[in-house]
Amino acid sequence: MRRILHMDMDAFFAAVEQKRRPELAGKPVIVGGAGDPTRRGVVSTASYEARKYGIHSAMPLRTAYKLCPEGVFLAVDYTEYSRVSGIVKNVLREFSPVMEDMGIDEAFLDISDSPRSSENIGMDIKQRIRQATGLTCSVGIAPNKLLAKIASDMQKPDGLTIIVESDIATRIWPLPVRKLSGVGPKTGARLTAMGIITIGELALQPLESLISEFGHSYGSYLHEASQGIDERPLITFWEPRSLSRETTFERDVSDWQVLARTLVELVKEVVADLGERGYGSRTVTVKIRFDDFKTHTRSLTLDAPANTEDVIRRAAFECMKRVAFTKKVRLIGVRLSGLDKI
Ligand code: TTP
Ligand code: MG
Repeated sequence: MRRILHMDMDAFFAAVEQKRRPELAGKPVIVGGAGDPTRRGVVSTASYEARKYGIHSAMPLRTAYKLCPEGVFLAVDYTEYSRVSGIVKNVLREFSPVMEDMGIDEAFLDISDSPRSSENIGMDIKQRIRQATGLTCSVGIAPNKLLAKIASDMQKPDGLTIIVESDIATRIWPLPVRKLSGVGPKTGARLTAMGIITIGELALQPLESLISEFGHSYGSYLHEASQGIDERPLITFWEPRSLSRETTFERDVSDWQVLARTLVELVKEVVADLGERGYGSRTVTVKIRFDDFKTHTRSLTLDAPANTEDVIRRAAFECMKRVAFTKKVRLIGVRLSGLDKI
C-alpha cells in the first residue's frame, strides 16, 4: 500500500508577512498587487483573520478594502516567499527523496518506504517546518495523491489528517464534488445540474453515464476519482519550460523611464527565480501590451545560457528598443525560456 503525504502551507504569503512583522500577528492581513487597495490588483491571499470578513484569493483589492477597511494591505514580495518556500522544501526532502514540488507552498512526498507511522511522520514534518520557518502547515496522508490533497485541506489551518481506504465512504463521500482535483467550477455546475452534489453521489453514477456526459477520458477519471482511486505517480523532476513575470500598470504609461524602471524590476524578480532553480536562460522575451490591447513580443537569443541580472537586463533592453512606442502601455512582461541547468 502506498502512503502519500501532501503538505500545504497555511495562508502562506500572509503568514510569511506576519512572521517577519510580529506586530501583524492576529490582524487581518491582505497580500496582493502593490499593497494599495485603492489601486488595480487582486488579493493573492488573506490571513485567516481577514478571511472572517469574506476576503479570499483573486478578489479585487478594492472589494477587500470595502469588506475590511481596517485590514493591513501589503505588496506581494515573491523574493521572500520563494526563499521561505525553499526552506520548507528542503525540510521535506529530509523525510523522503521522492518529492513532487507542486508550487510555492505545496508538495507531495512518498513515504511508503518509511518504517515509521504516518502520524509520527506527519507530526515530525509539521514540527520541523515550524522550527525552520516559524510557520504552520497542513498535512494530509493517504494511499494516493488525490486523497492526500483532499486530506490536507480537511483540517486547515495547522491540520494533520490521515485517510485510509476504509475512510473513503465515511469521510470522502460526504464532501462536495469540487474537492476532487480536476473538478473546477464548470464541471461542478454541470454535476449540480445532474443532481450530483457530493463525491458519494458521483460514485453512484454508472460509468457509462459519466462517459456519455463528459467523454471517455474525463468521464473515466471522474468515476475512478469518486471511488478514491488514483494511480498517478509522483513527478519528482519538473523542468520548467519558461519563467516569466509581467505587470499591468494601474494607469496606462507613456513615460519611457517608468517602463524602463519596471523592466529592471521584473528582470530582477525573474532572475531570482532562475537562480533559485539553478537554471540559465538562452532566450529573453519582452512583451508589451498597448492601451488598445495590441500585444507585441520581441525575443533575443543569447550565445550561452545566462543567469545574471546584468546579461538578462541588457538583453531585455535590446528587445525593448525594437518595439515602436506609439501608444500608451498597459502591460509589460519578461519571459526567460530555453532553460538549462547550469
Ligand atoms: P493556497 O495554498 O491556495 O492558499 P494559502 O496558502 O494562502 O491559504 P491556505 O491556508 O488555504 O492554504 O496558495 C498559496 C499561495 O499562493 C498564497 O499564499 C498566495 C498565492 N496565491 C495567489 O497568489 N493567488 C491565488 O489565487 C491563490 C489561490 C494563491
Ligand atoms: Mg496554502
